[in-house]
Amino acid sequence: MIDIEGKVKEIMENGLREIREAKDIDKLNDVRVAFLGKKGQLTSIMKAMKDVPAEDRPKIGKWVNDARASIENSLDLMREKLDEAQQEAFMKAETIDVTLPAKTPIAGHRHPNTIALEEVERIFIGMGYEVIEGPEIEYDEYNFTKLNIPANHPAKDEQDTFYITKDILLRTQTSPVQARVMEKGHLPIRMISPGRVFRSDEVDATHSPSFHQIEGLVIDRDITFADLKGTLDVFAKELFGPETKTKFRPHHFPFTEPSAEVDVSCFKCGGKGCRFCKGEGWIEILGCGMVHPHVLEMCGIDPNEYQGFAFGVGLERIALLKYEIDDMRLLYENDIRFLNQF
Ligand code: 2U9
Repeated sequence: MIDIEGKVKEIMENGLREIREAKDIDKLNDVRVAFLGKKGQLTSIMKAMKDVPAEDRPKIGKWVNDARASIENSLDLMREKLDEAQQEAFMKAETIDVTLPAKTPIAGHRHPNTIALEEVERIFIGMGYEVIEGPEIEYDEYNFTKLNIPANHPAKDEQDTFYITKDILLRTQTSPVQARVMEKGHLPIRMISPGRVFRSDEVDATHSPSFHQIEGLVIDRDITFADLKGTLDVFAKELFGPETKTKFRPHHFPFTEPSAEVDVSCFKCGGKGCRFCKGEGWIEILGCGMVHPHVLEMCGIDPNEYQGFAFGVGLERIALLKYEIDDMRLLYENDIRFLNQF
């Protein structure tokens, strides 16, 4: 007759030895399957019970159950031990050596466009202006019609842009922001509106399909061209230095009447003429004019009671001039060697 008690004991001892020798959780699971699984060694003994006389079965059942309990207990203890060891290994691997030298963080700084924008904002805030921003996606009506640029006006062609639908487009100027503020009717108005604008221009050293404008608007009683001249003269002196002179040349814009383009005396040569101003002594910086009565009316303001002036300046143009950058594309390439110079 087979020595079942001896066999069970042998299986148990083998199981306990294999558990002691298990190096990791995977191996431990293999041991569990090999001894306690469906086809495991202990389970096979239970299956063989049918061939054992009935009176012997409780005794054999007890040996097998004791062996099973002993293996299970040992598996649990070993699992705990291996878990702890694994946790400890993780902790060791993640230990921070505080004596190592720290990584030097790379400090970012403002983009030249931002530096120029904040300078312009500082000047106008100092003169009592508000800074108001608006949507980059606009209605054709606000971008053109309310600014006295009706359908089929040639200026619409010049500022040809990216249409989203027949009536909705990427704004070509920030003037729609001012039109919206005028419509609200809280007068007087003293505001600048900086922001991104879009035109379907080819990229070159002075053009980009997306650039930034800063437009200004003042609406009040008794505003004259003298207020416009005085304001922009202060602006130019603040931006380019106290010796700067301004020159207003007649021009035409659909939204202002009369209109002018403004030159500043070259801040490099003081107006004598140099390479920077191409021998002219003057550098063009912005456009301006008295708000056209049609624009006032279309935005709900009575031109007999209120007048105003407006101006527009390209932010990139200011940045290129002020920091003597000769190619606008440098402002968009984000080359750290270029940006680090500011
Ligand atoms: C309202 C009425 C009038 C804004 C103005 C200019 C003249 C101008 C250009 C400068 C360089 C555009 O970025 S640029 O190409 N702008 O010359 N802009 S007057 O006139 C307004 C604005 C809003 C309600």
